[in-house]
Amino acid sequence: MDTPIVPCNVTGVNCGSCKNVTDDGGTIESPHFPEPYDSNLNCLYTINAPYEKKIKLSFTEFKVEKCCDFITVFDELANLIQSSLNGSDTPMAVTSPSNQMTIKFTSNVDNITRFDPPAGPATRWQATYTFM
Ligand SMILES: [Ca+2]
Repeated sequence: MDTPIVPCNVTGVNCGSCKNVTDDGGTIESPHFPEPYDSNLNCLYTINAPYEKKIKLSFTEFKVEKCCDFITVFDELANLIQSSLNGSDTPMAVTSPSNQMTIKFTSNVDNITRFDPPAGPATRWQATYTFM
């Protein structure tokens, strides 16, 4: 049994993906990766793992505008697992308590790369997910 807990057809988002994954895992990333992501994004990535698995999300690239853009991770009941990730320090891996994880990514109206040095890498992120 691997029925999705939350339907994939969520309204009010303009990017992201909803995956029912049965293999060993995969990758999610910011739109246009490796190019910089756009402004005014409201992305939702839902990962439905096989039943009785847990999901481990590990960021492999992390350059998210410090002031204004955010990655937040939820479990299948929309409980917060990890709030408001941003900046240039790669966060620790995040593990879901169940077989579903939802990652919300929002970017604000502008997209200035606010890193040190100022002419740092493009704003973008990528993460791999595996099942435990
Ligand atoms: Ca921004």
